[in-house]
Amino acid sequence: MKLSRRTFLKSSGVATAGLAVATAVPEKFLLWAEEAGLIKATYVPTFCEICFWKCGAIAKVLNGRVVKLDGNPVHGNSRGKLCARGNGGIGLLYDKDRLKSPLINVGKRGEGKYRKASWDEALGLVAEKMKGIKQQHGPEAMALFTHGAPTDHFLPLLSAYGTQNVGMPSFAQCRGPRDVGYELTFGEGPGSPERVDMINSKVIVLIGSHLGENMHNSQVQDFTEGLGRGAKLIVVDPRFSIAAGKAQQWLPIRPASDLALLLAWINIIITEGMYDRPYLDQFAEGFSDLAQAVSHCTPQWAEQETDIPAAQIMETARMMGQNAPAVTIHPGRHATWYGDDVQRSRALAILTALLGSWGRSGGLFMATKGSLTKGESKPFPEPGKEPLNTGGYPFAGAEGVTQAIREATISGAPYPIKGWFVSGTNLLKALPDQKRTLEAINKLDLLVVVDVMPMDTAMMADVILPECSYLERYDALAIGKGKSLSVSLRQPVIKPLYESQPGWWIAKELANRLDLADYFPWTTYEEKIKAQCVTAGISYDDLKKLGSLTIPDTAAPYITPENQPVFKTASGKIELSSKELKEKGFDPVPVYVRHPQPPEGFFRLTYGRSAVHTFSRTTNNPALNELYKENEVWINAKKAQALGLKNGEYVLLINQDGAKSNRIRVKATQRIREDMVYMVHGWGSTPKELSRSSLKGADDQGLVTRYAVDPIAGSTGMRVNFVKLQKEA
Ligand SMILES: Nc1nc2c(c(=O)[nH]1)N[C@H]1C(S)=C(S)[C@@H](COP(=O)(O)OP(=O)(O)OC[C@H]3O[C@@H](n4cnc5c(=O)[nH]c(N)nc54)[C@H](O)[C@@H]3O)O[C@H]1N2
Ligand SMILES: Nc1nc2c(c(=O)[nH]1)N[C@H]1C(S)=C(S)[C@@H](COP(=O)(O)OP(=O)(O)OC[C@H]3O[C@@H](n4cnc5c(=O)[nH]c(N)nc54)[C@H](O)[C@@H]3O)O[C@H]1N2
Ligand code: SF4
Ligand SMILES: [Mo]
Repeated sequence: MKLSRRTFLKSSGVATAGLAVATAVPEKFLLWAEEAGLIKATYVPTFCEICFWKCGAIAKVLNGRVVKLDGNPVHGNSRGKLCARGNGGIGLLYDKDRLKSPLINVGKRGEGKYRKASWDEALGLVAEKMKGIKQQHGPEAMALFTHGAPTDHFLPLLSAYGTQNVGMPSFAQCRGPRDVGYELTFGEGPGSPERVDMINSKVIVLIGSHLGENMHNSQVQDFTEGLGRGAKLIVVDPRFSIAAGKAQQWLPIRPASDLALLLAWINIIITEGMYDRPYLDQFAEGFSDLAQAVSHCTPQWAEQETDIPAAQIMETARMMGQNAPAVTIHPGRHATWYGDDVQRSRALAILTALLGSWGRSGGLFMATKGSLTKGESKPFPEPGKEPLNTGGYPFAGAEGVTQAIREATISGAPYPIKGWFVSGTNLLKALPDQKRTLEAINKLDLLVVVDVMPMDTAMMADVILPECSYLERYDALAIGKGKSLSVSLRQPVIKPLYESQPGWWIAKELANRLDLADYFPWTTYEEKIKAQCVTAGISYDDLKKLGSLTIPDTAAPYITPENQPVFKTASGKIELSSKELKEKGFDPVPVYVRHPQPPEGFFRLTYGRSAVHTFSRTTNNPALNELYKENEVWINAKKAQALGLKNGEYVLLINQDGAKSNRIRVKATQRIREDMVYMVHGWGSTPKELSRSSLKGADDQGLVTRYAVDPIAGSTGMRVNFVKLQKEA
């Protein structure tokens, strides 16, 4: 039978716009209809939120249904390509398990009994409880935990409400100690995206950074491009990572001993005169203190600590010295390893400085000139009580020491914390010592979670507020600081599905109910963004069309006579020996302290990323789950054999405190040292509402009952737990 255009449209309902049609007509059919010339696609630029790299994406929409995502070619973080996770954004959008309407808990906390509620009722309830907490205990008794785009909406809301108790796992569980280490050395952090000029490097050094599994898009593109152009690669990792597979030098270091290796490298660079003397004379201070402090750190000494042969330590130091300054010492990103993480990061920064690589082609390039303002807002009230988010740690950042707020919630000291507002973070997975997180949650008068999926922490909430996915909303403009300044727009590709709503709308509606409407003086978020563009002199129309604009004349990546670096340290110079640390009673030059090694029969528990997943947030994603359905525990093949364990067999992991994991498959491999095991983080979620990932794989966080707090930044080193493997009964 031949279908005319009209009968086709009539019979399929394709011509009618809207949600019912979008879900009713199968995607295969839409694609056929497009090919047959019966319908036409629209293309809408936006940026990705499957991780925090914020890659520009272009969505192809057929009849109200998103059928494909591509990388935006003009966007610096994607350059026309998305990673697998970014492509999987459609999976999130159409995941049938999504949160669809506001939910109010009608059971005990954690029991998972919810009833549907209207937005009016749910928001009214949250506002009423927040008002009650403010009246009884003061606004500081509410804390915000947040990560990613929702922060731009809920941080202003909670600030306007009057609390500055804020915790973001991106600080104390991620890059906090790294940023502090670089700030103490150079006066600023290495940036996000990290300003690594790998594309021009002659030598790239990765210490733990498992690029290729850590799939930050443009960074992996630069890495492979740099290698393609002939850069030599040194990888320090106790596991033969994907990156190690590309390396000239793989250093399978004894876990937790990296600082010994770094101090030995520093010592060799100094004693062999391979440091950049004119650069240091001009820009740095503290050289002689540094030289003296590391003088005992010989390659032979480091060999004892690290298991890396002295000759290899020597050879790799020379590779760096001879190719300086075009050497990228990668600053890493997830730096919360062993509790001395600021000092390890300091060592990375010092090595970078000695090689003259900061501000040099092939090293770390300098920040862009200029910035864009976030737009004016009515000033927020001053807190009546000292915020708890630094946890009392002298160099903790404003992003907050999450676990300090958790501990205050449990103890009620120095003052009570009665309510948590959680957006864009799955605290039960992100924070170490899950039992403490549960204990704190059980003390609360109010737990509100804004999420897109029924994840572990959401399913503990009194009220769950369903945010629509990033493909269905506006968010704050993304200010990109690559070599040039750029600005990108997130705009809805389709209308929100179900009853979900954008974060900006939720925040504004709550503000109205909390008598804080003055802080949200616009009607739509697009109106706010347009005003911001006018102030910044950017064409909103161009931005809407292209998705991303590069601001001209903002690149100043390398040091030249006209482009001199500014170091915002105490001395205004690169601090090889840190005055600020010394003043606060810490070692001005990093000192290596040996960490405990696993007891007999135990393995150190380490963790990392899968290239096709982001933490827990994608585990249930239909597209990505298809690619990797559960994590596995890597164990050295010899050890597996000795334990009588076979590849693919299920085991339980039990840690030093008796915490037991869900079942997890064995991956017996020669690609890992004998003293450790390794797993991908984020698995083993418990909510049954996650139809694909519920109880699939094991949760590393459940085994991280101990953590080592960095005394400088308050961040939590989480690779300090030891586990044994038990066959599943
Ligand atoms: N696909 C994907 N990519 C991601 C993410 C994601 O969820 N998915 N998350 C992003 C985020 S937020 C972050 S912070 C980054 C994290 O990514 P990275 O910053 O690269 O993380 P690390 O913890 O440094 O790297 C884990 C590696 O450290 C090794 N390792 C374990 N113990 C030691 C040790 O004692 N010494 C050394 N030298 N190595 C050790 C492990 O074997 C593993 O290869 O990834 C980012 N990219
Ligand atoms: N043991 C251990 N702990 C770790 C790590 C580890 O490797 N091992 N990694 C650490 C690191 S580096 C980091 S950065 C943190 C990450 O910590 P988190 O950012 O908390 O990571 P996720 O587990 O992905 O939780 C994200 C939550 O946000 C929700 N979400 C996703 N998109 C949206 C959205 O658009 N809107 C809203 N409202 N919600 C959304 C997801 O459904 C999920 O519930 O964890 C840290 N903790
Ligand atoms: S790196 Fe991948 S997941 Fe992250 S923003 Fe880019 S495309 Fe999305
Ligand atoms: Mo992170």
